[in-house]
Amino acid sequence: MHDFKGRRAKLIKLMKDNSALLLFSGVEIKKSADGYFDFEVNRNFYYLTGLKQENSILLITKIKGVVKEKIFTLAFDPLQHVWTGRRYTAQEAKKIANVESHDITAAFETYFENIKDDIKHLYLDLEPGILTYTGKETKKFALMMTGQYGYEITDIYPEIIKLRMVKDEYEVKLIRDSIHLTALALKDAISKIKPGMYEYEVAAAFEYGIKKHHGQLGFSTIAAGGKNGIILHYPHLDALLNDGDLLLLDLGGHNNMYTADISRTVPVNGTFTDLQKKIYSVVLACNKAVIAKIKPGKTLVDLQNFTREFLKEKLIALGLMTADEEISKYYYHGVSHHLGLDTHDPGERSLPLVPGNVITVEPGLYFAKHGIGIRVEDNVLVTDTGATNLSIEIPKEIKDLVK
Ligand SMILES: [Mn+2]
Repeated sequence: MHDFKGRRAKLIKLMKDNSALLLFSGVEIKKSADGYFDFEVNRNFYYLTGLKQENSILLITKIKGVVKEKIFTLAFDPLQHVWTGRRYTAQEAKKIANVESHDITAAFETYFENIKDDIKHLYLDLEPGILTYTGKETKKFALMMTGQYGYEITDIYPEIIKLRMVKDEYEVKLIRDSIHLTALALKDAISKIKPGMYEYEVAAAFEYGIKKHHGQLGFSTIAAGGKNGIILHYPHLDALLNDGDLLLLDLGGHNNMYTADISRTVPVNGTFTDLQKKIYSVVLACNKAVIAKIKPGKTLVDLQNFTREFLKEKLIALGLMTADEEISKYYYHGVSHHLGLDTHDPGERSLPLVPGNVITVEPGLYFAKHGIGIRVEDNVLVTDTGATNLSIEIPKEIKDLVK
């Protein structure tokens, strides 16, 4: 189980006396006409409450040494109910978040009005783009609070991120589950690949595999055939898969909020050409070498430098490039990022890794002139002594990718 209360306790320890901490789940964002995008909860709010509903608020107060935790969620509305379905009851919200006290969002302002004079410091998540229960940018809300009440504002975002960077056992289990779900769906999708298919058909096969298990996509699926593989966040997926091309897949799903993020590159007709095989072998060897390097104390910057050196050396040895600085032409992204509630989970790249960090390892090589884009991405848990590859079940050896 998630320990939402335990996570909040770590923040409460940091709070000064006579202070309040306010976090918001966010609001629904309009798409067009009367349509809204699917609601995406602020992941920091979710991390501390487990609640996934719009217009919710977490208020923690520490006044004269007394700590109170209170959740506000939208009230039951019979008209809304028959249009868009159920919301949390007060009991449910309290149980999920493990708090004693609940009220409806509409009662927040009156409640706050009664305690406002006891508060000197206010803690807010000031990450750009985070919206309050009224849809106002939190940064503007902070200015308003300072102007109105003279509060001293502290950005609590960095402290929440420090917690999120270190996954507990349950979070690691959820990531493992998501990787397994992604593995099943990916296996199905790969088995269908053949010349004459469209990129979107392969993506659809993967997405069906995720959704039939009541899952969701962690991010927009990338299925990039041939030369499209050199475009890192290729969004179109409308090209035909040609005989002799590679298909680069970068995808991930979940049914528990913690996403997988996997890349595999496979030959469309089931056979690698010699050049494709050469380059693929370099990327695969690099992926394994980086995983072998990972241990507490290393930073993501270290891993990136190692990757550049590794790829540079191998490409020069193969005669695929001559001068050192050319590597930026063939490898132009980071090798790792943190992974968790967000695909690109927040984390400081220069911080030493510690046990419990979950990161991606995703070297790639991109040769526009040969129409070759290759990336091999695994998801790795940092342990006391090294790293565990959580996505080991997803084939990446050449012999497992040819038909
Ligand atoms: Mn990634």
